[in-house]
Amino acid sequence: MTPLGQRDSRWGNIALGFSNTKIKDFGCVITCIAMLAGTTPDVVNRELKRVGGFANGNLVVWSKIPAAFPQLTFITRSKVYNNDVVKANLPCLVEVDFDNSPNSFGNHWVIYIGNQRLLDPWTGQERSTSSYKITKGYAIVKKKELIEPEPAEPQETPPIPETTPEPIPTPEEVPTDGTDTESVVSRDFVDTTWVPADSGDTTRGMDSSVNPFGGDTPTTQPEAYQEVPIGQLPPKSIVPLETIWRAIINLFRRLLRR
Ligand SMILES: [Ca+2]
Repeated sequence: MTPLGQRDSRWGNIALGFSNTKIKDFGCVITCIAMLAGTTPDVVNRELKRVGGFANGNLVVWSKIPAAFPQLTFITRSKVYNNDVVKANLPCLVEVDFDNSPNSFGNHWVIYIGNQRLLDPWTGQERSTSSYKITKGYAIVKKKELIEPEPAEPQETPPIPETTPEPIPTPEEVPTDGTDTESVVSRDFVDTTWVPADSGDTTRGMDSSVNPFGGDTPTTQPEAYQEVPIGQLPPKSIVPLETIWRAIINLFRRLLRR
């Protein structure tokens, strides 16, 4: 909160409310409101006039404050000081005796801010609460707290469908009596009966049932598949160099003849 002084030249000589009195002389309340609202006394003066916030010319109507400043809420005004209530509602407007004399009139308003400190619109400064010995009452004008967003409605857990899940399709079962395995393993692979093919039958190709060697299983592999020891590779067929030269010479001779 920024301390403000009612006697500031920027607004001190402005008429308070609808009266002939000046803000500098009687504008302690609107200066306190200005500090709470974060504005200046001339704005408070103008806004309270706009909403009918003055009675008898220059008396602030507490209940009209929120109409002028929606960020403020008027709670109560007591003409008896209660320190516990004030401490529980800081910053709080406190009504004090201006000249510290109970025998003379002179009410004044300040803002208690805690730690025995107050903001005095008369001086425009922060001071000790002991600056004014006599307290006469208080007014609670609260700054509205930042409205917290409404807690979101708890999301209802989506109901679990009671329908039975679709059964996982299983491979089509083949009725069996427990001994028949034909549907699983082809009989061709389980039949251990060796069926010798007719001699000369070639239509079955390399059917394993046919012995391609006609009963005489060779003991040695064909030569082409024989392994050759490393280092003894068969010599490659090389065209003799002499033959190449002769061919070249013959070619030149033919060309020269033309
Ligand atoms: Ca007095």
